[in-house]
Amino acid sequence: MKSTFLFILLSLSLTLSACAPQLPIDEEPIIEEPIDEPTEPIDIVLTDPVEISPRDNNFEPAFSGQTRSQGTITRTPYSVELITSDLVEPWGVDVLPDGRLIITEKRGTLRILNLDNTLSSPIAGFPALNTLGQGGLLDVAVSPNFESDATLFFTLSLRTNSGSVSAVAKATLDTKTLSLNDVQVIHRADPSFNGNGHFGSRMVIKNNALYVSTGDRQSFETRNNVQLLNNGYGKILRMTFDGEPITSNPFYTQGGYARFVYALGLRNTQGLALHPITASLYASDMGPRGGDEINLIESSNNYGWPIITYGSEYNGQRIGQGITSQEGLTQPIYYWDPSIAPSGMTFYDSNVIPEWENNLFVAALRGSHLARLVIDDDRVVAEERLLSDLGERFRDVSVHDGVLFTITDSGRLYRIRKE
Ligand SMILES: [Ca+2]
Repeated sequence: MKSTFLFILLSLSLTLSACAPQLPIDEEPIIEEPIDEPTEPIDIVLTDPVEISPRDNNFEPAFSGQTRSQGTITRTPYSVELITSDLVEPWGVDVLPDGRLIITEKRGTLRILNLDNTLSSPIAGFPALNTLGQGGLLDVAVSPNFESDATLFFTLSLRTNSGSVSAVAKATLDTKTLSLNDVQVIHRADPSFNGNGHFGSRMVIKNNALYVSTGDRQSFETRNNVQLLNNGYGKILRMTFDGEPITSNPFYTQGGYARFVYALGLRNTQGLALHPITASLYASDMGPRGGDEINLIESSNNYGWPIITYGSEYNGQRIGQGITSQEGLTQPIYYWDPSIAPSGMTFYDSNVIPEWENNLFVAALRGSHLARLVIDDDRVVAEERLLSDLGERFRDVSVHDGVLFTITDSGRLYRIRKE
């Protein structure tokens, strides 16, 4: 296919009709209503889809563009700099208000990257973790009130008498002595399980609530818990900074564990991000073979695992009835076949690189790249693969003042910014 140019309003418009994404992209209706804060239309290059490998499954997408969207290429010159390779299995990266980076290391320590790019010594102080397999100290989120409360929130896999459990903790950080104080576990996504896979677990903060993702614990024994509200597997949880359920949570009145559940039906969500304009919550989900997803998370929705999926078991067998849709179960807005193993993600909430404004960046482990997804009206309209030449497994990505930071399983931190 010949490359074409398309003018896309990067400001998300609610005026597009619901059927708009079904139309061929060059036939989208012209927006006639005035838009509150008009932005200059940004033109992006559209190319053939970036994925050219054979698919692992033969499923048909539910709508046009749900997989293998058109490709795109960043035209603004940008640099990729290796800042350090001294991290040890970094898992989550967030930014302190002063611009320093805060990075978790899976084995149970925290590092701070100073503004001069020097790395602090490892900061310890966490409770006993299960650091085997996919477990350990996982995500970090900086309190929106950090300057007054010095609080950091963490997800981690706690070691317990009967295995391990995904959990949420908080602590205060003394930014002068670089010590952690008042470490408290505020939530356990019960029950414990004797396994080392699929802990989730990413976290974002919106309106003073913690949104936390969990996984299905990677066992046939535990997989079906995802569809039940009485446990913490395969969910998006919503809680206060003290770990209390939010009273407006959709299943709150059912009591018990259901009080914490905001959405369900996920397999292993290692990426959460809030859209800069709409504040919509996006979640990646690491699917089985050929079924990785991006989901738009809404209260009470069921995202279908393990009833519907675009993937198959790793041995090639179908999952459940081998179906991709069912009444009452929410479709992913996008999926990848073959899998890229999507992990952390962030929206580019800046116009320093104008064509990236409000794009979603997804760190890919198996895919060994940073995916850039151009999103319009909650649909992926274009995909680009960045940093593919580095051969790294990308675990998380964060943005600050128009600069992207991404960490890799090999212990590297890269900075990506406009040249
Ligand atoms: Ca799903």
